[in-house]
Amino acid sequence: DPYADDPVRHPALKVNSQRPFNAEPPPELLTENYITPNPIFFTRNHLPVPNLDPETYRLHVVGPPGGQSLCLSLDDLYQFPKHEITVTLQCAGNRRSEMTRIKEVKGLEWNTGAISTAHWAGARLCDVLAKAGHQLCGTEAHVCFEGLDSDPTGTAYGASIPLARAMDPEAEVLLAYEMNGQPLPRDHGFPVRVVVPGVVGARHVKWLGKVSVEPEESYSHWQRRDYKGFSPSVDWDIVDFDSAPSIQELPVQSAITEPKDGETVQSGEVTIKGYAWSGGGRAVVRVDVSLDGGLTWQVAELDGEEQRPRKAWAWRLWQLQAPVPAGKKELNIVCKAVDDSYNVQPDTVAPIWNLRGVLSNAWHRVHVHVTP
Ligand code: MTE
Ligand code: MO
Repeated sequence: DPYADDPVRHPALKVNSQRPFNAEPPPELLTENYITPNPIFFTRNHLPVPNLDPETYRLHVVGPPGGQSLCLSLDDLYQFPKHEITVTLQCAGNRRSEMTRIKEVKGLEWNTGAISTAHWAGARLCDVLAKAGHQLCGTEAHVCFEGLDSDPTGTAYGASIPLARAMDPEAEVLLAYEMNGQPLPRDHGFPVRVVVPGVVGARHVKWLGKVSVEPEESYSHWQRRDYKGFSPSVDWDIVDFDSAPSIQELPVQSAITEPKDGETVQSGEVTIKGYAWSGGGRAVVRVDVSLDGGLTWQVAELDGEEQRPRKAWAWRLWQLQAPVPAGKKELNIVCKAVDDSYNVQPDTVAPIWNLRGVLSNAWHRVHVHVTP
């Protein structure tokens, strides 16, 4: 059993698949803290978790022609300036279960918890690439990452990001070795993972083994044959993965974490809580909440850390305390967020349904009963 050596996990996690391990925190725990505690940070593994020895761990950075390839130990990585940022990581499949209700999709049944926030520390990728002699070139190029996790044929997890993002100090792409002040937990990439602020989780390669700069995107299955969006009209018989760009920056997202769908709330006043986030460093500027399915709206209070313009890498938590309209037996609670480009979420999921169930960011809805 290649999974026999996987780490022990927190019992509160809701497991979507045991081997490989995929699990999300329950919604009410997810927004209990602005920074998600490591043991309940959502986990998305495609393969068994490698057990790496920090003493013998090496990161291979392929240099350009005429440059210098690097073979870095953990101590070598610690020599680069230590950079720290709070970043929200979201899987492209977050909220996929809502797409499944429209029509079957291929993928794990994530609810609203395939998203979490941590304070990461590590070396900046641009510093490491510069040390190897890489520069921004005029032509298109991509930084390809390879994990040290692999399938029975020896194929490793891989992904890539454009070189321009990797080389931009303002994009703050990290080779992270700390998560919330601790060495990375094994499930989250020990000893080193990539953190690409504002970009889909799939590019944050864990158990990082190799970095290279290539003229083309990574040839990995997860770069080329997965993590792409399509029209609702496209099915598995006609899908052409080469026709769509790989997902990088994610669209604006929000969800209600309290109360839960189907719950019974007290009459009088109701407290509604949730999260909101957008990709590409776009800040959430507003969250609107409705108690009547979207007929009327109230503006929620944004909590959590104020985000920098163009570098809003982390989510905002939000809440609204609202009187329950007298005589109501049930509430259809809805939330939607707006980012600083005035991007909004689509109101329903059917028009954004896609065969892989990615990019599910329609208005989030929960239906609750009110005690008389
Ligand atoms: N890196 C490796 N090496 N192997 C993986 O399976 N999964 C990716 C990414 N990096 C993955 C990986 C996906 S799809 C996501 S959403 C994030 O890791 C999840 O990171 P987390 O498990 O720390 O939450
Ligand atoms: Mo993912």
